[in-house]
Amino acid sequence: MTPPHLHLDSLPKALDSQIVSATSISLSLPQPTKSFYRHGWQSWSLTAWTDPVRELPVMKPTSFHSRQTDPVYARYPHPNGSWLGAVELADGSIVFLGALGLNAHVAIRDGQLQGWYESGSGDWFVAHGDESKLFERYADLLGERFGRSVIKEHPRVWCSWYSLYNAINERNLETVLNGLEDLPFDIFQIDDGWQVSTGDWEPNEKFPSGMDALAAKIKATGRKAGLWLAPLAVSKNSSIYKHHPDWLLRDVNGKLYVAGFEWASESYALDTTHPEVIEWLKNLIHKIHGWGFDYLKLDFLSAGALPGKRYVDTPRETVYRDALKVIREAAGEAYLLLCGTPILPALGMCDAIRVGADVGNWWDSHFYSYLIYNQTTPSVRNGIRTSVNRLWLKYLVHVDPDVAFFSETKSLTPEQKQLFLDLTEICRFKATSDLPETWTSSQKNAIRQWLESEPVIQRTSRYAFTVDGRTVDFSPAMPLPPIPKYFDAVLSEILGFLGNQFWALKIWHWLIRYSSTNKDSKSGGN
Ligand code: 9PG
Repeated sequence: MTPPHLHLDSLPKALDSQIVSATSISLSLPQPTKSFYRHGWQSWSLTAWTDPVRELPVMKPTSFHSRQTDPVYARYPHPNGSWLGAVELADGSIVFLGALGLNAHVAIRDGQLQGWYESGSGDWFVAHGDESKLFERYADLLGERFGRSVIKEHPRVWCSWYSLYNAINERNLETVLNGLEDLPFDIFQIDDGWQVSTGDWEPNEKFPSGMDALAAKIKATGRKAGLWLAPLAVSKNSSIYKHHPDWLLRDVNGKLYVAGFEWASESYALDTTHPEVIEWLKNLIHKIHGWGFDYLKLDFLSAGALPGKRYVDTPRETVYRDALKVIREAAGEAYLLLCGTPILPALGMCDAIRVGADVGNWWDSHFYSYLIYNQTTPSVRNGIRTSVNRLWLKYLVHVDPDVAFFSETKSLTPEQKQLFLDLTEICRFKATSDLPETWTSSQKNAIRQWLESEPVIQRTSRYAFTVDGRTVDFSPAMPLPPIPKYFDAVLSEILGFLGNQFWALKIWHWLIRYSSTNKDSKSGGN
């Protein structure tokens, strides 16, 4: 019988490891400890080596927790992470504790590394030794249990999000498509902005010819057509919200669970234990695939694994993995990139996972990263930090670090741009959103070279690599901002409070929209 709790008083010997089964487990740690590897729940959630004693400030605004991290542990007062954790000891060796099943969490507390399954019990990989070897071994074990999916070619993608954002339409996408000329992009991926609403996955008025027509145009250029959708999220203005409230996840009190915000209006999550929802999901993926899209970027997926009350009472990550199984089957041979996804349940169910926060055309944001202390917010630095700390996943699945920027910009130095380019070489997942009209001919050449290159990569330490013999060091992206103090701490509280107010979010969204429309009209865009 599996013991409910297992305590290990002494560490496994160096380079030794064991697999044990328990509902919860604790391991006494030799002191002092240097750092703690916290693994974020979903694509965007912070993954980094951090202080092993003091937990980071609670991310602000709290209203976004369900969108950005595991809301169950967002206020946990000790350093913690999803499924796995590791502690670096004074001699540089690490102690590793990793769940080999779903619905598990790890924390460091009272001088112990602790792990627990939220429901039932499961296996744990417990080990002590060399960092890179143990992460590799853990990945191997996950591969045996969840499956590996690194069979297909790595895609080279043009994605509409990070230049056009929501301002996409038939015309400007066709302009980009033509502008790509013979550059070796395999995928032309249309991002958010084409749909009637989150939940109503039909083309809106900006796509009068229909998505199938656009897919055909893309394919005529020899590329695969890619489409973004958030199949497990539902916005308030969708017909699902209106006609099928019984399809939505509820909290323990039976109230609708707010899973996020769309332009400052609540969005909800589908309950995929409901048989009608599964039918709808299957039909949706068939429909999109039938339009001619062979590359699907599925987003905001953590909505499928949030805590709450479902039609059938099943552990939340198990429910989510079952939904992915349905999607995987319905999508046939299409390439599946999962985004905003809880990591472990996605293994073996997709071709690629976004492994870091969104990038933006800037290195870091004082406002987002420091003042509201939220490292899931968009910036190149937040993207690099989490992606580099998740590179051990690359033997199991393609890892997408998000898009690279080429166009001239004042907000990224050439070194910062290069660092991100090097990351895409290491991941071998190359994407950009840059508009071809902004490229000079030398930039175009650089892009061609980048798309065609396959440099030899070697990892020399936690953050250092060689790329065709050239040293690349990601250390500058790693430090976390200091914790706001004094006046900044007060300001941080005020901003956190405002971030939870609907009216303030509305003004914020309006300001962002206004400033980007202004930028567009100045640059002659749409
Ligand atoms: C489209 C975008 C792009 C992008 C995705 C995702 O509220 N949030 O916390 C939040 C996080 C990420 C995000 C959007 C909102 O970006 O990562 O590539 O597809 O959606 O809306």
